[in-house]
Amino acid sequence: SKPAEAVKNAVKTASGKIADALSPDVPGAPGSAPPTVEEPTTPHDPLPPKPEQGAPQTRTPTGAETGAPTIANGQQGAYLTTANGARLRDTDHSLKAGPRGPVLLQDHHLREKITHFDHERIPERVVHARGAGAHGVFTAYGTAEAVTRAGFLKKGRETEVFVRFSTVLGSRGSADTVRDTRGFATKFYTDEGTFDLVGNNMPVFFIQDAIKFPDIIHAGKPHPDREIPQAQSAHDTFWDFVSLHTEAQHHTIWNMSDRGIPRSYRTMEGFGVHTFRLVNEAGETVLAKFHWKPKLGVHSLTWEEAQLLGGVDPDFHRRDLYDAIEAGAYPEWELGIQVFPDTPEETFAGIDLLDPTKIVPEELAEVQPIGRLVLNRTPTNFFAETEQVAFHLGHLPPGIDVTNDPLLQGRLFSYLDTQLTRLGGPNFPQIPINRPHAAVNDMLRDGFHQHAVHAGVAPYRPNSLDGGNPFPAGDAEHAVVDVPVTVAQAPKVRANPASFDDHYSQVRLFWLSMSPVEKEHLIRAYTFELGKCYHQAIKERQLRSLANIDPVLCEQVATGLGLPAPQPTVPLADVAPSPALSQVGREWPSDGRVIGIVVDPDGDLDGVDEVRRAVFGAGMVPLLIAPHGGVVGGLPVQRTFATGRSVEFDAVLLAAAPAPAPDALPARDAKAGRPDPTTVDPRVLLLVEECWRHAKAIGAWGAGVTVLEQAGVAGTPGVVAAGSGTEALTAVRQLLAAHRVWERFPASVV
Ligand code: HDE
Repeated sequence: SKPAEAVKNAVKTASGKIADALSPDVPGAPGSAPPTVEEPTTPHDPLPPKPEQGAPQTRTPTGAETGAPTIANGQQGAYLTTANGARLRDTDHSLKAGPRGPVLLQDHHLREKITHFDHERIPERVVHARGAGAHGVFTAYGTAEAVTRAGFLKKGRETEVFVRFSTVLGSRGSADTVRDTRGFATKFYTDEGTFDLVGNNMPVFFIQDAIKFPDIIHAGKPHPDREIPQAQSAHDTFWDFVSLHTEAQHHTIWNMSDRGIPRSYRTMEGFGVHTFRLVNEAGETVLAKFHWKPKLGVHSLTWEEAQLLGGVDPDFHRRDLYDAIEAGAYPEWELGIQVFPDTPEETFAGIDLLDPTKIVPEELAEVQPIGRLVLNRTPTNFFAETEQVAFHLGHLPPGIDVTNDPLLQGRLFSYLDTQLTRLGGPNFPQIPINRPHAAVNDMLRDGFHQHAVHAGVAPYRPNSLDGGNPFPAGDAEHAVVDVPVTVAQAPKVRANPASFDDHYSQVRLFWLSMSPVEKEHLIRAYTFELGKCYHQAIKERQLRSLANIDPVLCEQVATGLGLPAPQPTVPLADVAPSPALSQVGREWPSDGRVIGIVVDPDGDLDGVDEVRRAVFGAGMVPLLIAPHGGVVGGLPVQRTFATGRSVEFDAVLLAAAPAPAPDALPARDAKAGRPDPTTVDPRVLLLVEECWRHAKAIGAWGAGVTVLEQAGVAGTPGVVAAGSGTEALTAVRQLLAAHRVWERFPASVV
C-alpha cells in the first residue's frame, strides 16, 4: 500500500540510501537519466558582467569598497544555492510524500522560492513609471568655473553618470511613444556628493506650486472608475484640469507639439525647468537654468508613427537607446546653462525666474555649453539599476543651490518621501545604483534593509567616544554651501506673486515660433485630444484658452471639433518669436539613424553589400528587409516583410522589386476582383507609402525603381531614383540632415 511504501522510503532515507528512496523516473533525481537539456559539463563561475556593464563601483556607506564578489553582482560560485548558500540538487520538484504527493511544508527551498517570487514587485513610481536608463560619462569644459565652485564642473573632470528617461503618465508596461512629457533625470556621481539633475524634455511645467501636483497627476492618470485611458492626456479629466488651471496652458502646448512624441531619447532636449542658484569660490552667486542639447538634434515622430509604434513596437524608445549604445553609436548631449544676475527681484528681461511656467528665450540669454555627456553602457539588470534608481532634487554638490521657486521647494520634499514607500524604507541610498561615489560618513542608523555594519558607539556630535568622528567640513574640505539668501519679512499667505498671473503670453510666443508644419501638427494634436473628450463644456472651455493664444489656432481646432470659435478674453500678447523653439529648418548629423534596405535574391546584392558598409561607415544602422529571414545572397536579414514596419526606419532604400509572396495579403484591387496592376509585394508598397506619408527620405536603384513607380511616389520631393546604391545613400543622407522631407506634409492651413 502507499503508506507502507512511504514508510519504506523514509526508512531507506534514514539509512542513507537516498538514491533508492526516490523514483529513478523523476528527472534530476540521483540515478535518473541525465537531463536532456544541453548544459556545460564543467561547472564554472557565472559569466561576469561585460566589462562595460559593471554597476557603478560599490561601496559601503562608510566609504570602504565592498570588494569582489559584491552584492551588486549577487551571483557567486557555480552551483545553484538557497538564499543561505546551501547547494541544491533539484529546483524542479517540490518535496513530496512520494511522487504523487502531498507536498511537504518543510520544503524550505519551495517556500523560499515562491515567497521571494510573491514579493518580486515593488510599487511602480507614482509618476514616470515607464523608463529606460543608461550609464555614461560627463566631461566638464571648465566654462562654468567662474560661476560655480562645483568640482565636477572644473575643466577636464570626468564624472560617472546614470541617466533615466521616462514618460510621465503611463504605467510601467505602457507604450514608449505616447504623447506625453519625457523625464530626463541624471545622476552625477561626483566626488563631492551625488548631484541629481531631475529634468524633463520640456522647459516648463503645468503648475506653479507643488501643492497642485497631486491634482494635475490625478487629472492626467486614467479615470478612477474604468482605469482608462492608459498613458494618455486625450481624456476629459486632463483637459478639465488644464482648462481650469490656465497656468498649465504653456506646458500643454509643448505636449501638443511634436516635442510630445520624440523620435528617440537620443533626440530630445532636456531642461532643469527651475532656476537654480550657483555659487563660486568667492561666494558670488548667479541664477541659472540647465539645458541638455542632443548632438543629433531635436527630432520627433509623426503622430501616426507614434500611434503605429504603440502596437508594432511599444518598446521603441528603449530598444532604440539600447541598440544605439550596444552598436557603439553612443548618444551625446551638451550640458549648457543660461546665466542671470542674482538680483533681489529674481527676474530677467521682465520674466519671473521663479515661475516654472516661463522660459527665458535663448535669443535673450544664450545657452552656454559647460560639458558633454556620453551614454556608453546599458544596465546589467533593469530592476537593480533603472527601477531602483532614486533621484532627488536635494542631492546637490557644493556650488549648486536651490531658489524659492515654489514648485522646486515642494519637489525637495517629495523625492525623498516617495522612496520610503517605493523602495521600502530610509536606506535606499545604500542600493548599489544609488550609492554615492564620494565617501559617506553619516550618522543615519538602522531602519529597514540596513546593509552597513556601522562601527562605533557614538552616532552623534560632538562625541568623546568615537574620537570625535565624524568631523564637520569647511570650504577647504568641499562642504555644501547654503547661500545666505535674505528671506523677506512678509506676512504668511497662500498666494502667488502677481507675475504668476500671466498665463498666455509665452504660450503665444511658442505658437508664433513654430514653422507652418509644426503649427499644423499642433492644430491636429489639439483637435485629436479634445475630440476624445466626452464633455462639450470642457472642449468649449479649452477653446476659450486657445482664443487667448491665437485666433487661427482657436478657429482651426474649433472647426475640427464642430464648435464655434470664441473671442479672446485677454489682449493677445505682443511677443517676439524664439526661432530656437522650432525643430524645423536646421541641419543635423545623420549618426545613429536607422536605414531600412529592401532586398530580395533578384536585386542588386553586390550593391546592397556596398551600401550596407557605407551605412555602417557613416555611423548609421542598416537593417535588411527581405521576403524571408536568414540570409539573402550571403547577407544577414534583420527584418522580413512580415516583421518589419516602416515606422522603425528613418529612411528606406530599395534595391529590389520583390514579387508578392504567398503569405502577403492580396492588394486592394485583387481583393475587389479587379486585375491587380502591381507586381510588387503589397507589404513593400505599404512600406513605401507609409515612409512617404511620414515624410521620410526614400531612395532606390536598379529594380527598386519599379517600386517607386508602383507606389505612385516616383518623382516627388525626397524620393530619389539613383544609378547606384551608394548614390541613393548619399542623396538620402543629405535629406536626413533635415530629419524629414517637410514639404511633403499637406499644404498648411496657417
Ligand atoms: Fe517629479 N516626481 N514631481 N517632476 N519627476 C517624481 O519621484 C514631483 C516635476 C521628474 O526617473 C517622483 O522617484 C512633484 C518637474 C522626473 O526616477 C515624485 C512635483 C519635473 C521623474 C515626483 C514634480 C519632474 C520624477 C515619482 C511638483 C521636471 C522621474 C518617483 C512639485 C523638472 C525620476 C520618484 C526617475 C519623479 C514628484 C514636478 C521630473 C513623486 C511633487 C517640474 C524626470 O517624487
